[in-house]
Amino acid sequence: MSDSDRPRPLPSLAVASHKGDAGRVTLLAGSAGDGGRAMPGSAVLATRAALRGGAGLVSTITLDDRVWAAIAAAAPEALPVDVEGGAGTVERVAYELERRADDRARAVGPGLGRGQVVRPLVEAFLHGGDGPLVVDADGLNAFAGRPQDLRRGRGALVITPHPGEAARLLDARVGDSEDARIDAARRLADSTCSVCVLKGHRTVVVDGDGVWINSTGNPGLASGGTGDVLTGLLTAFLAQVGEAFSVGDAVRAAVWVHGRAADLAVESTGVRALLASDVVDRLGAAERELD
Ligand code: NPW
Ligand code: AMP
Ligand code: MG
Repeated sequence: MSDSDRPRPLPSLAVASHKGDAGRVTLLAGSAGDGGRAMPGSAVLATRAALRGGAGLVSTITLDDRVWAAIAAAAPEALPVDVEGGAGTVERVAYELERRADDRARAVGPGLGRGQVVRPLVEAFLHGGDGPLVVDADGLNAFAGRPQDLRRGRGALVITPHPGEAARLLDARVGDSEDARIDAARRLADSTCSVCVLKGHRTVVVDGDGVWINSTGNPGLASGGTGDVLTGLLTAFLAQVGEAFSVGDAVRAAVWVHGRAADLAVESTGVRALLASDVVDRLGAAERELD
């Protein structure tokens, strides 16, 4: 990696800072998977990564008390909030967002599944606040073929598709070459007015500053849950955006730290055995390298 590729470090914490300074974030993730794939782990991984990213308080909204219980067990530092699925879910989520007007950043999408309710849930996040918002995974799938509907009136938007999700959004296959990946990320950033993170080997980030290609990470990351880790980490970094640290800076830092944490983890696990949880456990060490 050349030094010019290295993202800007995060702002350091003042010695007298309190948890409000580092920022409160809210995530909506996970599902118990009745009649489908159970994905409580995506909420746990995103929550743990947001905590390791330095968010002062992490609230994770869940749609099922089994997901709530999984978070409570695996991340005692977090504040899970169960709104229960079923009739009135969207209104209850909108109410929880309203109660958290001081959120510094939010994320929606990991592990939500493909139900009809996902799109209105994402819309509640798009239009229910003006801090930076990450839309990932099933939050993106709910806008298949209609990426322009993800635009927000106010507040920065960051989308984090893998090539399969990007292809669904664009309704067109994304080629494997770097040029094809850059082109797809540009088209998505333009149509959604967002910072687009097209994930995979050499993740591509497109924002107003141009194109940035990540140099960290390894094929051990090609395993379940690693994208959910990135979403949580990124949300925590977005909560730290300020005068000298832009949304684009937060995105590049999160992508770099996530890959670097995986590189540190494989030194002991090896590439084949790498788990998303191992990446969470190395986030702090990787963050220190960026500081
Ligand atoms: P193929 O098979 O190569 O043709 P999905 P998911 C493609 C949650 N999770 N390069 C691939 O295409 C997530 O958050 C929960 C090229 C395949 O068709 C989501 O909400 C976990 N193509 C949900 O599960 C752990 C690529 O996309 C398709 C590609 C579904 O997410 C797992 C696969 O993607 C997961 O994170 C690449 N780099 N990557 C948990 N423990 O709770 C993917 N594709 O169908 O969007 O499924 O990514 O597993
Ligand atoms: P997801 O597909 O949403 O679970 O996200 C997978 C994460 O792992 C993303 O951050 C990808 O950039 C990263 N990733 C997947 N495969 C590789 C690879 N071969 N090399 C480096 N990073 C990868
Ligand atoms: Mg994913």
